[in-house]
Amino acid sequence: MSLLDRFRSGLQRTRERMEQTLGAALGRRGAIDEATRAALEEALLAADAGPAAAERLMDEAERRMRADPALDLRHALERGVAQLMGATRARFTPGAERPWVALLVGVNGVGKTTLAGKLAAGFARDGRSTLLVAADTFRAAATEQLEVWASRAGVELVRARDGADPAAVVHDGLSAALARGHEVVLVDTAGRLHTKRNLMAELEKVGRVCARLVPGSPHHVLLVLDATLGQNGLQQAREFQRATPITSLAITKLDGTARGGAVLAIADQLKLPVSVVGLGEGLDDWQPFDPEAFARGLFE
Ligand SMILES: Nc1nc2c(ncn2[C@@H]2O[C@H](COP(=O)(O)OP(=O)(O)OP(=O)(O)O)[C@@H](O)[C@H]2O)c(=O)[nH]1
Ligand SMILES: [Mg+2]
Repeated sequence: MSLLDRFRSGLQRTRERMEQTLGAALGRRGAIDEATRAALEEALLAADAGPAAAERLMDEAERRMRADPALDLRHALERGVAQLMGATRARFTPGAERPWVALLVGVNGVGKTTLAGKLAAGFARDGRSTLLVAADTFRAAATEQLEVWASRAGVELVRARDGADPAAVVHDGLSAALARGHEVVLVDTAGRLHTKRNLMAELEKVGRVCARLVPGSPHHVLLVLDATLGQNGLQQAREFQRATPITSLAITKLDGTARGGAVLAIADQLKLPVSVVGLGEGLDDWQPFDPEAFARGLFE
């Protein structure tokens, strides 16, 4: 499947819902009348783009259509979305550091472990020696789950000794990576509610352990957000940023939702780049984020 097809199929439910509301209006050119603007607002809000991003996109589409009479609403929106989503860009790609250390953080059940497995598989396929660190010591089955992903991905895993806390596992993981010369270390952390102080403090501690063992690390902190939760991701991101600086966002489960527009609200409000999207439960069901393909997938 091409990049565009993957975004298009992931965004199918969101797109279909918007098309239902907008219908033929998407083909309209020239000035936007009141009725079209109302339908457009309804469609964007139904896709969970939120009032601010919806307003911004509508204004931007109008501006583009006034400037270019040949431009229809569909393509005006598409360009507006690509511009909004491309304003800040990030790639989840190792730098020159050895090892390059990345943390995956987020609330419960958003898809951190799954994504850690997918990303590890991608790096391994690129020939990078990759280590997964199972720093979720809360949930009984968490390590076994990551172990399954490690074997699928064909990478090594460091797990907790009995009774160890997450910081201790990260310590062991980074020591192992330094000793064995791994290029990439992906740390899967436990899901935590952004409202729980002690858990957020624990995340800070994990960050400090990283910096002590590998100066300058973590090199990337990936906040994983679940697209099906829509704009709830906004508050989560704000709280996580208080505990640890977020480098970029991963948006998972875009395939299962009609609320894919929430990505627009999140990008608009947080000014944080999206680096990765999850598009299913399989090993290959993810993509580096691409603003243009995302925009086309939303409207074409
Ligand atoms: N459809 C779909 N399902 C996904 C995606 N990513 C993860 N899932 C599913 O979401 C569920 C939770 O995924 P996990 O990876 O365990 O989530 P987690 O954030 O590690 O959960 P905790 O460790 O409990 O906080 C699983 O059933 C995954 O298969 C995705 O991109 N699309
Ligand atoms: Mg997990």
